[in-house]
Amino acid sequence: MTVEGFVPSPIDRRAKTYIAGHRGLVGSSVWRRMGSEGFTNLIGRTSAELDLTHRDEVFEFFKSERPEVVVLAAAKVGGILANNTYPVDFLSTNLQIQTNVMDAALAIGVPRLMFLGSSCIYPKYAEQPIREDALLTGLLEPTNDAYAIAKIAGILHVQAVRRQYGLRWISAMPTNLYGPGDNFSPEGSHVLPGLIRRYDEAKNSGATTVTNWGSGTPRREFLHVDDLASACLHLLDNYDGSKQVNVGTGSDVTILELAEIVANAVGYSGITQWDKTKPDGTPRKLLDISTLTSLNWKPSISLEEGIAQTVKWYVDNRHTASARRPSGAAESVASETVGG
Ligand code: GFB
Repeated sequence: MTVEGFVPSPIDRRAKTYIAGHRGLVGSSVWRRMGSEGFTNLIGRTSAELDLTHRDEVFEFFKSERPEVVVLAAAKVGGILANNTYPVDFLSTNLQIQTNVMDAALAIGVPRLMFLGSSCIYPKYAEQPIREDALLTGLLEPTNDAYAIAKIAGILHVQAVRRQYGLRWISAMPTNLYGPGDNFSPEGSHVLPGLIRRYDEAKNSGATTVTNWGSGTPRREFLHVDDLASACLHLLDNYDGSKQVNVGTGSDVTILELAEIVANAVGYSGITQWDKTKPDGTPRKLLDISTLTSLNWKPSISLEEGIAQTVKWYVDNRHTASARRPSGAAESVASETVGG
C-alpha cells in the first residue's frame, strides 16, 4: 500500500539524538527503546540541567551539542482535573517548551525532529474512530482546550518548518498513555494511575467502597508507553509526511470497564461508586490508526497485560510513586513527559 510520506530508509543509529523529556514517562521509554535498537549517541538533560522554558539556554544547548535527530517528548501534562484547574500553565508552559526547542533546532538546521502531541487535539464530537483529517474541524473539549491548543500549535509549527525550510520533521499523536513511572498523584494523574492508587489504598486500608470521578460512561483508548516508543521509532524510520500520525491500539473501554480491570488486577473486592459532580470530559476518544498500520506497525501489549505490569510496578514503588508532585500543579516544569 502506498502511504503519503513513506521513507524506506531507517535513520542512522550513530546520529546524535536528543530526547527532550528523557526522564518522563514517554521520553524514558523512547530512550530505552532507541538504546535497545542500537542508537549509540543518545543525549538528554534533566530539567535542573536545562530549563526548556529558558529560550537562551535552549539555543546555547543546541549550538553546542548540535543534535541530528530530536524527539520532543517534553511537556507539562496531567489528567482532567489538572488540565481543567491550571489551563494557563498547560497553555503557556507547553508553548514555551515546544517553541524554544523547535526554534533552536531550526536555527542549527536539525534534519529530523519528531513532535509528540495528544489525542485531545481533535474536536470533542469528532466522528469515531478519529481520523487525522478531523483536526480543526470542530470545537474542543473545554476541560483540556488550553493543552490542546498548545499541541495544535506544535503540529502547525512542524508543518510550517517543512513548508518553509524543507526539513523532514514529523508529528505523532498518541492516545491516552500509561505505564511504569507514570504520575500517580491523586490530583494530577490521568485516570489509569489514579485508579491504581485509589484501589491499592482501599485494599490496604480495608475500605469497603471506592469513589471514582464522573459517571464511568466515557470511553477511552489506552496505549502502553512502550508501544508508543516502538511506534515513535517506527515512524522516524519509515514516515516523512506533513500530516500528524495517530498512535493508538484501535480499541477502547468505558471508564467503568477500566475500573473493573484495575480493581481485579489490584485484588480489591469492595464496592465502586461514581462521583458525578466531577467532569467526564470528552465522551469518546478512539483514534483511527490506519495510517500507522498501513506502515506495518501494530501494538503488542494488551490492556490487561499492561495494567498488570503497571500495578506490579506501582506496588513495588508505592512510596516514591505516591510522593511525586502533581504534574498539573502550578509549578515551574521544564521537562516532564508528553501525554496522549
Ligand atoms: O485520564 P483522564 O484524566 O483524561 O480522565 P482525559 C479520563 C476519564 O476518567 C474522565 C475519569 O471521564 C474522568 O472523569 N476518572 C475517573 C478519573 N476517576 C478518575 C481519577 O481518579 N482520575 C482521573 N484523572 N480521571 C486528559 C486531558 O483527558 O487526558 C489531557 O485533560 C490529555 O489534556 C490526557 O489529553 C490524555 O482523557 O479526560
